[in-house]
Amino acid sequence: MYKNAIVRKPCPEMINGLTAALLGIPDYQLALEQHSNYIEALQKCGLDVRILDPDSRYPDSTFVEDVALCTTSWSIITNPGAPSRNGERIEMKEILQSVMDTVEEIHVPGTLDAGDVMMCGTHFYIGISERTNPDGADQLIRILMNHKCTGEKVPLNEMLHLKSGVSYLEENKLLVSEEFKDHVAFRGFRKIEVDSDEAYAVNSLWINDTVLVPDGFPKTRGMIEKAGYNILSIDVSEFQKLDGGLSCLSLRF
Ligand code: CIR
Repeated sequence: MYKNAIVRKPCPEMINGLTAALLGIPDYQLALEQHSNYIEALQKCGLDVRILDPDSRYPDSTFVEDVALCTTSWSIITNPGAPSRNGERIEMKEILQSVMDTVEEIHVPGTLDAGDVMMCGTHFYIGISERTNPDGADQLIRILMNHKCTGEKVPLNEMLHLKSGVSYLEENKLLVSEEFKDHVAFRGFRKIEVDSDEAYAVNSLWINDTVLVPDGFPKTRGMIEKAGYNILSIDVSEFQKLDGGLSCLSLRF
């Protein structure tokens, strides 16, 4: 179970954030409103939420998930693969050092976005993407071994990040996109397959037995509900315009 979350309010410069989505420019005021609703949802799941100030130096800095990988007892500062985001790691390192005894780090030439890392108990899947290179993944696997955990690499073809295409809902259940439904790495899981016309909803987020689902994806919501989870549905349209989903907006530990 998670107790804490860290989020960062979006900055006005988010309208210049990285995106391949072709969904238009985010409405900043609406994004602020949606972000507040997101925080409220985390609080409803029982989390104590630390809210960081907007950081105008980094348009994508509201997507805090990519900059650190957190467990309940240790964390790793990543080395984000997008040059415009790499500096986000500096302040996050100080913040995590103030709340955790152990904060490890990924170093050059390794790059890693934690959006590419899916934690399933003590085993971690690591997407090899445009942001995460094999060296970054190997560094992570070595760190994991020191914490009695394991990791394996999963090359990506279509997704920005691994967790855009697969999410762990605990209890050995995975929410999967078309790309991963028959993937050999995930053969031992029970799978909920998301239709391609609702692909964005694969990035739903398990928190303490509730699943946060993005608004507007009724088939996926229905399947998750049928699988026995409580649901909180949240509109994150303005973050979708920047290729960001529900998991990207927080660190949970
Ligand atoms: C980026 O391209 O880095 C941001 N516009 C979106 C990051 C989304 N993060 C995630 O999927 N973990």
